[in-house]
Amino acid sequence: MPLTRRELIQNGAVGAAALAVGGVIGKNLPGGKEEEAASQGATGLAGQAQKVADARKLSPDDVTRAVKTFVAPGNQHGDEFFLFSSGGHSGQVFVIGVPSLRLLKIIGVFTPEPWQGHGYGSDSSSPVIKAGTSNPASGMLTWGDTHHPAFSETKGEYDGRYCYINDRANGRIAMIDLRDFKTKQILDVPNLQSSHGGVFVTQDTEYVHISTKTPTLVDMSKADGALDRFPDAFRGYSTFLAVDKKGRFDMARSFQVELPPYTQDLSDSGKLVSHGWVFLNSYNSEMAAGGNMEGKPAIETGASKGDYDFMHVINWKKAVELVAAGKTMTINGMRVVTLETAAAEGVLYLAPEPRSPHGVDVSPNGAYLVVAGKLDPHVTVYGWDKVQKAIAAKDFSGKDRYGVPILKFDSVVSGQVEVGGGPLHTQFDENGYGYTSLFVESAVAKWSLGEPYFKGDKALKLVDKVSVQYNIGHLVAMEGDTVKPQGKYLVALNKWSIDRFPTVGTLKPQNFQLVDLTGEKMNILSDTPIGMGEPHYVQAIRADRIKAWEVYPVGTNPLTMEKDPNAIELGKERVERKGTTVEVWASVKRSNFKPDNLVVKKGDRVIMHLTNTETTPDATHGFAIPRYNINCSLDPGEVTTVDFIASEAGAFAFYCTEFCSALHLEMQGWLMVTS
Ligand code: RUQ
Ligand code: CUA
Repeated sequence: MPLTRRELIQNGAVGAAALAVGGVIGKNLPGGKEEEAASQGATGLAGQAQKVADARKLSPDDVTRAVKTFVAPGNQHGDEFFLFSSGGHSGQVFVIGVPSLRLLKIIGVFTPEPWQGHGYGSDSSSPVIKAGTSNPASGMLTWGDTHHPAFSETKGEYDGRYCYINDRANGRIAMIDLRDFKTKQILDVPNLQSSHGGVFVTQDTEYVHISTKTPTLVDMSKADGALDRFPDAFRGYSTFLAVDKKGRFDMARSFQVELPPYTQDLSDSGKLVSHGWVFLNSYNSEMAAGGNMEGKPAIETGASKGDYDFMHVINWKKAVELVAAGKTMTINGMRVVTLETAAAEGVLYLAPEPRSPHGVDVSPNGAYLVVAGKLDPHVTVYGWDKVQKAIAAKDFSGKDRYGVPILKFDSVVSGQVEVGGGPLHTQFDENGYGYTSLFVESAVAKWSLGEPYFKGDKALKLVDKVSVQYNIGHLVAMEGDTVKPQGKYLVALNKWSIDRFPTVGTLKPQNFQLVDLTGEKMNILSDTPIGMGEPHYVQAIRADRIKAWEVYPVGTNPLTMEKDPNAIELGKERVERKGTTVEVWASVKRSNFKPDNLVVKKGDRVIMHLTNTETTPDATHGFAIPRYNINCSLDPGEVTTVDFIASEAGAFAFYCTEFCSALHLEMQGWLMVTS
């Protein structure tokens, strides 16, 4: 017998949950069959599930939470969104499903990741890492501090092709191809020693933007006393990297805009009405450089003296024209629109913003620029129409010491909303609400934008707040920085998790909290410990936008995503010796390497081209040589080349590192290095 609504509620936790779920299902049924669906959900389940709920001490709300986030075994498409999360100083990117918050993958980016063969001798990965590590002082950089992932866009929507992410520590940027979720390129961006601003992509992926964090000493050979000459010796750089048809950076079409050394912070791309412009915050327009042992203020004090810092308003379309006209200077191989030119030609303007701001985020319609200042409890909302008018009317309060025009605060600001302590970043939903993270208060504030979303006293109003645990940095709403946000969920990226998880030693995980946006009030659905880095920012993309490959067409080199010239078919295995170089074309399949005996002389250079000839999804093999620091992942169809000097004599049992078949343990061979 189907139960009535009243009976369901009387049934307690599970009944309530069934009602909630039934409500969701029922809404999609013709004729509002909410109650019927609910009671069907509950019938027969209630007793058994109620016992479990009681035993696990789950409240009706908890059961509802569980039901809202649970993905049943075998349901491949239970997660509607993917998070691409920065891995912080792990240097990697994490792929996580929403709403389950299950970890789906760690993508090796700036840090070697052995299970993917990333950085351990395979041709398709370690040169990627090496190419981005040209620092002569430290040799190869083996880590990065990933901060801000950004997806490629078409007309302001994510198109599911590429993901870009910066290395905050070393001023580098990486490109991940979403066909195989692998890093294809790492670029050591000229003139950037550390990077923060961005990463964002312009609305049709014309450019990927990345800018300096700490300003760069322009002449690195003149470090002596440079901090005393800070305003003259240092500069910031806003970088526009053009991408080619394969999503890779094309330096020939890329350029930079030189900036004052104000410590540029987060930034965002204009969209729709503000397309063609970008916006960067800064937080140290005082240009404090520290010296607290010498009696000068520490950077934190010196940088917070002024009442205002500056949002940088950059006309990149204008900059492109100047680049085409040759009005640039080449610095370290990069064409740079100098600060002088940028100020004189209308490429760069400054808008005052409350001191020490952090995030700037552009609303989905492109009409509002939302700035949040760590030391100010407001979000400040700039109207793009006001900014444009002020620029056209040359309504400036003056110029900074570099000649950059400064807009008047009152001419460009639409309004402010008092949201709470320590606002940092803002994301948006499809209904005209902004969601701002409050670091100091450990909360998320929901507030309304102005017209055309909300009018009169409904506009620019705080409407809801939810506590998060604890110290939230970034937050992400589903596709919440595109022209078409998807609503539904928000993820809070909390830096501290003190009392949320079992103690696993003194270094604690971060806490990702899933927040339900569908109700009147925001509601925390789940906590997920992230125990492998300090994620900074996350981008959330609808899962169905990504068309990832199941297997490579046999013979593919992931580095090029094309047929590798050294791919072989079964039966075409061979070994060639030229002088002291031994070149091998080997096949890899369940459950052997061919050849499985390889005899070389100590000191020989060994080049092995390995083709995984499998076409079955998941039929991955590994290739590891003990003592030689070599481990490759050979996904089905993949070709990888390892290239090493046989420097140690002896017998080395190379083997497959993936448990690929019943005879996986037998999938081994011998590298014999004779002396
Ligand atoms: S930042 S917690 Cu490096 Cu993205 Cu604001
Ligand atoms: Cu191939 Cu194990």
